[in-house]
Amino acid sequence: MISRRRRIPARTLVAVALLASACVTPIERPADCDADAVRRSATLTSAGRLAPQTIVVCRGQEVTLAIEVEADGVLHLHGYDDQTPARSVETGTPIEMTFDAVHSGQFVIELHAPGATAGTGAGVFTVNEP
Ligand SMILES: [Cu+2]
Repeated sequence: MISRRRRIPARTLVAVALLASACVTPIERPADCDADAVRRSATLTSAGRLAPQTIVVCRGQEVTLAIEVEADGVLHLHGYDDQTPARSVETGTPIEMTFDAVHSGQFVIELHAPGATAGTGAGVFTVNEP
């Protein structure tokens, strides 16, 4: 019998590493899970991290992410590129991203610093089943 090694995509490893460091308590279902549209606010700090680190919504909701920006680069939401494109961000200029939470699961919010090819995990977007 031939055994085949399963390859784990690098993206998955990044997500797992980030989650392992960020999550010590189970993620709770948001109280506004029944709302059609929700708004979440966060700050992208100068260290390239979101505060809060985890943004939680429910599948089927229209989500507006309002982000105060204290870092430069390109911000994007892995796994949601079909719903919301990567956005250039600049210190001092807040952005809003509005899109439908069509995929459930956990998705890395990544910042690509100017001139850097690889991104770093800024936070985690979590979409619960309603
Ligand atoms: Cu990226």
